[in-house]
Amino acid sequence: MLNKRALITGITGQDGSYLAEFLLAKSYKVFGITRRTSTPNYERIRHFQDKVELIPGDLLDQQSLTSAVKIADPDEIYNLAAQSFVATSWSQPVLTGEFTALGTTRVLEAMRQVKPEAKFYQASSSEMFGMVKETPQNEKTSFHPRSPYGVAKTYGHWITINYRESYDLFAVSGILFNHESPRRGLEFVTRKVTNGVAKIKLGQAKSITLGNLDAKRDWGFAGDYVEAMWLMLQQPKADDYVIATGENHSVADFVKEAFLVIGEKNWRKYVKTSKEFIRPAEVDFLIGDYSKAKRVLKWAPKTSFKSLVKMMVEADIELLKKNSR
Ligand code: NAP
Ligand code: F7E
Repeated sequence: MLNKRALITGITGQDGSYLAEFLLAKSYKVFGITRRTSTPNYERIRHFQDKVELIPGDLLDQQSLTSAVKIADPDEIYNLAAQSFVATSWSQPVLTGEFTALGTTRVLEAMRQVKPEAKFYQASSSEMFGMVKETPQNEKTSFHPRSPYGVAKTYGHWITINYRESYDLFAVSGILFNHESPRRGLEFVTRKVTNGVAKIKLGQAKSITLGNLDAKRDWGFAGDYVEAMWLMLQQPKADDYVIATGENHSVADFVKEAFLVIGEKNWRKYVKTSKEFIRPAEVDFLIGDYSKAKRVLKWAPKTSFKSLVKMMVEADIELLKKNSR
């Protein structure tokens, strides 16, 4: 049997790198779209770069996406690329809309025109729930996004459903709650904290400055979540699923747990707060109900909150030690 072919937008990102590894282990031929940057940004994929084929392209450029689908001739398309940092979406709202909202339509159009029989995965987000209408949030919970990012993702979600209904495409949305890893960008709160704790442990920093410590998130491990993306595309019928852990913790809980990894009980001694990191509108409380994914996909998270925090702090300590050698 011929190997399956997958095309990933956002392969250089956190999820793209885990998904590519997951698909390579399943003997897929993996193609990834990378955008032009002044210096290549391949840290997360360097260890398997020779096993994947990179195609230049950008979410802003329809022709490049159409051409990428022609080159890859994929059975599965995973649209993971986006302007994914919520805070930046207020300072660059139009760009966020272009990438995160219209970019999705461009990828869908490329698939519709070149390979309509392929299966499409859209990286939807719990940020669409925003000011939550019920707890926990499930596939039927209505949306109230609270940032230009959340609004753009809501568009991406609905255009995916619209293409499924209009053109009978196999197009699904995974509504993923926050998922983290040692490959998380340094600007996101979890990695900012674990990097800061590692620096404090190694005597390279004295404190960490954060924003709202009370916000609660349902944090899982990115390595577990990419399996759910794949499972969604293996189903007989295209449908949307919430992927979460069903547990939530505050930012303060995360900080506390991270300091415990280095044996420090008094985390407050090291944490400052600044208005700089407070958002114009906040998402206070998210917790996902993943029972549909459990029932249909037979998926469940494997990594606990405690082990996720430990994994991230330890990886950051190792990384800093390696960089200073
Ligand atoms: P990430 O680490 O920020 O990765 C984003 C990827 O998108 C990078 O590969 C980036 O390329 C690429 N990209 C950005 N703009 C692009 C453009 N104009 N053209 C082509 N590629 C572009 O994000 P992530 O955490 O892996 O998340 C993956 C997806 O899931 C995103 O759509 C995100 O919004 C969504 N999501 C994430 C979470 C989460 O908790 N992680 C939860 C729900 C949904 P460069 O490397 O060149 O910047
Ligand atoms: O913020 C609070 C902040 O930036 C989490 C993206 O992957 O998940 C992510 O979006 C919480 C917020 O992630 C700081 O106010 C406090 O309440 O790590 P974050 P996010 O906004 O939840 C969703 C599901 C996505 O789809 C997104 O792509 O932490 N917070 N102090 C802080 N946040 C940051 N970044 N920095 C702080 O200093």
